[in-house]
Amino acid sequence: MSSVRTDKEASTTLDDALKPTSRAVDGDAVVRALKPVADDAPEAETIDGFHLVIDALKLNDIDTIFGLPGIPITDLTRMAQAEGMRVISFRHEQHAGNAAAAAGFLTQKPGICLTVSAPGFLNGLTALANATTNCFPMILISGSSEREIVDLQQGDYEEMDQLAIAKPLCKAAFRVLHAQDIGVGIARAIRSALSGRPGGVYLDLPAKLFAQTMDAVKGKASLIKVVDPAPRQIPAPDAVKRALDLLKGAKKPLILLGKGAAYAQADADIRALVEKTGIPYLPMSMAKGLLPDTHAQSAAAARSYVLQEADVVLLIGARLNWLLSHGKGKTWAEDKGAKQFIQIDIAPTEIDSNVAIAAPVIGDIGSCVAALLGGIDAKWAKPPTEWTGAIAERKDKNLSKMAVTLAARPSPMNFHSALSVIRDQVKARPDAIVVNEGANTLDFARSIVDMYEPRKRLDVGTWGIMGIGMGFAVAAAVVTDKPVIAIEGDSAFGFSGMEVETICRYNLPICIIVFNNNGVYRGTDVNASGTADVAPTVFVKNARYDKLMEAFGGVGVNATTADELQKALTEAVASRRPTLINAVIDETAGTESGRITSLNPATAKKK
Ligand code: ADP
Ligand code: TZD
Repeated sequence: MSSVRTDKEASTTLDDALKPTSRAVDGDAVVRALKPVADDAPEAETIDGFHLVIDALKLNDIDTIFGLPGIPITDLTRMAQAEGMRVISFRHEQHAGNAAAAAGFLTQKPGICLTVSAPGFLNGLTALANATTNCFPMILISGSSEREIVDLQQGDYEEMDQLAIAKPLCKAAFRVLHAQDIGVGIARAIRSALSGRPGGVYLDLPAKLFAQTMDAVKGKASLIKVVDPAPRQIPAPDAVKRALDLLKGAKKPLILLGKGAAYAQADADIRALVEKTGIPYLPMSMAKGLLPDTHAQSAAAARSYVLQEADVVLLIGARLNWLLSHGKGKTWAEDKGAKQFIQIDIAPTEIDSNVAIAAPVIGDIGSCVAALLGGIDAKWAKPPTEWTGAIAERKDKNLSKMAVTLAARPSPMNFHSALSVIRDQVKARPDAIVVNEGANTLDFARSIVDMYEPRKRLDVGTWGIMGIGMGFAVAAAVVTDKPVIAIEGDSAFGFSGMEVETICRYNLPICIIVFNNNGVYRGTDVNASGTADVAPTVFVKNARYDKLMEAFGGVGVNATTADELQKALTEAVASRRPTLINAVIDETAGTESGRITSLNPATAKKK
């Protein structure tokens, strides 16, 4: 295998007669010249495909690549690093892709994931599709094999028609065949990822492209700095008026904030809209912290009640998908009469996707919220106190009940006692970023761990996908330099666990807490057949995930009590050292599929 790689890499890297130099043309750092080694040859200032790609990204303020090297992109990673880009190299492409997606969500710049052909590309594809589903901007750039051979299916190394495969799974897909088109290709990828509803874009760069050279000055001129990549979309005044009229007439209004609202970075206006209208609000999981979860108007602790009772619901960057029971049924007390919805979204086709939307407001969230705010003056009547009072009463009752549960210190720990420790740590360090996946670990953490600042919570998102953990954690640490607390079910952690090496290699301030209850959902299932195999959801008992972190030089802690967990977590956040805490959780704790038990065919049939 290694000889194949060597031969192939040799044939796909730069011509032996050419050696890269870092010499800038006319003092301009954007263009690197390549000059022939032969002394008597005339000095032709040329630039190759590698450097055109790097320069095009840098020109657009993209300074980080998440990827995994190999044919034909190894040199691209080396050269990008040499040219001052941060190159974060992963152990599996899916996690590099997840990192790119999370970076896109956090920064409003497309995260870049770089993969090798066919298998590497396929490994990155899940992340690309997930990014598109979540409306996160990212670009999967993959090297690919030779078009002529791929198209005739003549059996090239890692042969695959990647463009065709990527197309249905992302927002847009492009291939660049000529060095002079690299600037356009990257500009189109950036614009596609960021404009309108953000999403994943695939950019196919065949191996041959990288070694192509062109005149350096023309090369530089071919690059495009994308102007206004996510143009504001101003809502129509009549749409704003319709929405305000509906909101004004509401007796039991509710605002629902989704991760689109978090992505939009319109934090001050969103807060002003909530506070000036006095309307209670519910954050979807990744919108937590847009206003602090402890805010008086948060209705999170009375969620079921407000969803059932509200008469007018203003959705801001949240879709009425399965996470909101499609806007109908018992959750929304449909039998008591339909709700009226106002929906702010940048995608007009989202409107009426599940139920009728009485007042669509189409535009970017910043512009739409500002426009609504413009219609809210001192005379605005806040919601009736019967409504806000009833919510407050339920909230108080539920929060008091929760406080008792959180104060308990059972042995072994359960989800609540372990999460109460994390809840306190996040309160003390509200700038920390929480990454969260699992089933019970996810559901409980979402409701127990309060968030205080926008875009501090990253989780399994729209698909409820396992495996985002370490990729998201790496991205959060790399792009924000803030401490990261990854709250992981033991099954969930396994999907990306090998990236602890990546975390140690880059010495990232990440503390992983594995909620170890010996299995998927819990550790007590039995094999009904009586054979020696354990049940499909059961793992090795009493595993020590902390040792995995120690293997790479990080800090591993086995925590069997809330006190041990608290000490280890506090130290990890303060020291910023890569840490993995194996939190031993009662293996009988946890329910099948967490809170989405009803989606299991067997459970649903029993109903
Ligand atoms: P959640 O899962 O938190 O409910 P969703 O992912 O379902 O959120 O919804 C996010 C919505 O936000 C999508 O419909 C998307 O089109 C929209 N969106 C994303 N960014 C913006 C923006 N800048 N302006 C307006 N809408 C946006
Ligand atoms: N594979 C992928 C990619 N995504 C998924 N969501 C699943 C499988 C199915 N799945 C869930 O929906 S949650 C989960 C799986 C495997 C793991 C739950 O176990 P856990 O968490 O140990 O991570 P808890 O807290 O013990 O429930």
